[in-house]
Amino acid sequence: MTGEAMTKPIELYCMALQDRSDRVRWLLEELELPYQNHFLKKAQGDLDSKDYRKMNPMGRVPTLIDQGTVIHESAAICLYLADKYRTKKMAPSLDSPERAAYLQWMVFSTASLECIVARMFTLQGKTEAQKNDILQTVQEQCAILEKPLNAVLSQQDYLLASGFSAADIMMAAVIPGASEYLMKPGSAIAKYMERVMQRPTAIKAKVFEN
Ligand SMILES: N[C@@H](CCC(=O)N[C@@H](CS)C(=O)NCC(=O)O)C(=O)O
Repeated sequence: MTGEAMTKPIELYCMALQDRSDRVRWLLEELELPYQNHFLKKAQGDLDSKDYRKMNPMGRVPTLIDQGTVIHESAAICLYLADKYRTKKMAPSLDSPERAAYLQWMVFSTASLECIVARMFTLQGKTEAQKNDILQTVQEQCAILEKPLNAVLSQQDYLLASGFSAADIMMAAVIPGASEYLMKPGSAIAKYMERVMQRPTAIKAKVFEN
């Protein structure tokens, strides 16, 4: 890391410690990078401000600024940080045989899993019938999505055989949203979550606090 990167902290825009900035903050802790949280207040229009919309035209969080580089989408931010900062090995190198599995789990965590898990947060204001429909879909999809995860995690402690990586951060940040369907007692996923939730960096970043 250059001297400049050491002195200028990374800036992380979020609404709370437990929104989708959680996985970015956890990775920053793992990488031991200096960073500064910027808490935006939706009710006060912070997400709609002209300046913020320049960085994130959707008015969503997280957004990260690193030495003038602005990036949004939590999975993209994690991919970016883990490749750029090698203070600790959080991503396999480009020519590693594990690179394909790493990319597969990073994308799976958000494109396949989170888009289903996120439906759990859309129940408010729905009729009982609508809620049941949503829950049924989530349950059915989780039954499919848990298969590859349980398969890999019954063979090894982490998604990559070589050890903990940014892919575990993404995955572990998403799974609890549908814990009743994905963390069945005694399952490989439940045991995995017990392991990763105890990491000092996750505790420091308050990822699993409600
Ligand atoms: N796929 C995006 C999703 C970003 C997103 O939807 N973030 C939520 C918070 S977790 C948000 O900003 N919502 C805007 C709002 O509540 O108005 C990511 O992973 O960064």
